[in-house]
Amino acid sequence: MPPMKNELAPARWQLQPGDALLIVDVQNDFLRGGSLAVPHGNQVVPVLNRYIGAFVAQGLPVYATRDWHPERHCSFRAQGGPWPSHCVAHTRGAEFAEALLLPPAVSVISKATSADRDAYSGFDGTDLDTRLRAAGVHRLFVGGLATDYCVLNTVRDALQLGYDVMLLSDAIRPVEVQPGDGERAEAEMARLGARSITLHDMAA
Ligand code: VGL
Ligand code: ZN
Repeated sequence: MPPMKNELAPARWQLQPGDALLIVDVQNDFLRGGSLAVPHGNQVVPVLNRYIGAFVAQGLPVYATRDWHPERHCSFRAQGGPWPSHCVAHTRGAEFAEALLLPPAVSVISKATSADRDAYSGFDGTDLDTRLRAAGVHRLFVGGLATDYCVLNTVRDALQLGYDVMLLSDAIRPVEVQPGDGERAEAEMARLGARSITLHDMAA
């Protein structure tokens, strides 16, 4: 008997050469007690640690973006921007979460480093695309914070640049300035071609 085609059955996936993990902005200021804490943001950390373990076990590369703002960044309220001051370069708030088990070989990408310009995407103004191409990456597994800002914009650029994108739906959380922003962002990423997966659906 052929297997039943069930639209509700979770899509199985497995890692292969050319895959990379891209962890977006898991920094203290976006976590509990931080200046721009994402609701339930801490919950992504243990899940991302398990993804990291799977990638490292397969010898696949891990990339981590960080918001890395100058002290008077244009996105801060004191400068007329929409956000409280956050992720100022070299401060504790800009450090990656201590509980996030980044491997020693992690490739770190700093973004939004110019005072007069914001950048939500990890590709915006960085050499991320160059680094990924040099490493032969063509499929990106993307998780982190926040779903409706930096994850959304990073995924949009990745798809635009021709990468296959696997959205780690169990390892993202939204800011939700407006209720529903998180769901809308996920729907938009799916519409653009990102595939949503969870750790649970990883083929053994
Ligand atoms: C982010 C708001 C401001 C993010 C960064 O990482 O999603 N959100 N700066
Ligand atoms: Zn920022």
